[in-house]
Amino acid sequence: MILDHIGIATPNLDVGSAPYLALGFVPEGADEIVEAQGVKVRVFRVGESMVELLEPMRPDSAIAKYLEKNRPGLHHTAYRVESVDAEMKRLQEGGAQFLSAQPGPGLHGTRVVFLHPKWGQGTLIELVEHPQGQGAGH
Ligand code: CMX
Repeated sequence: MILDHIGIATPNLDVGSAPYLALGFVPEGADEIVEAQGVKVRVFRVGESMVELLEPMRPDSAIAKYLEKNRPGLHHTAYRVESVDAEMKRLQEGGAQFLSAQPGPGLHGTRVVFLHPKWGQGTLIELVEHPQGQGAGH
């Protein structure tokens, strides 16, 4: 399992991009909308992993709600797994608390699921499965 990405909540992708551009990273591809999560996403690749900036598209999205209560910044960490279903089953058997009963669609055809931040000891954790045979960013 490797770190797939860190998710950063920002009210504005251009404003949120400033530190990463200054560090020398270049956005990968065009910004994308993930309808299921109500967010617009800009990706900066950092080796095998990514920084994903998340701008809310709707007031009822998780990121909009987060920004009502918190400053912009680190929102979640995401780990890449071979099979999100198998990993979910394994963790549920150990009592893990998932935020949905089934994985949902993520960026670039991925399947994703989130674990409750209380289970994550204060960190919202996401599991990500990329489409068969594809690495991150496809
Ligand atoms: N990191 C750590 N803790 C968090 C958190 C976060 N990102 N978001 C909320 N929390 C904590 C709160 O501090 C609060 O803790 P206390 O009970 O100790 O006060 C608790 O979780 C409940 O938080 P809340 O403000 O009442 O928020 P909600 O219950 O409405 O929702 C959460 C919280 C995590 C269940 C919800 O945001 C969720 O379902 N998230 C999963 C989907 C998601 O985050 N999507 C955005 C990513 C999009 C993408 O990657 O494409």
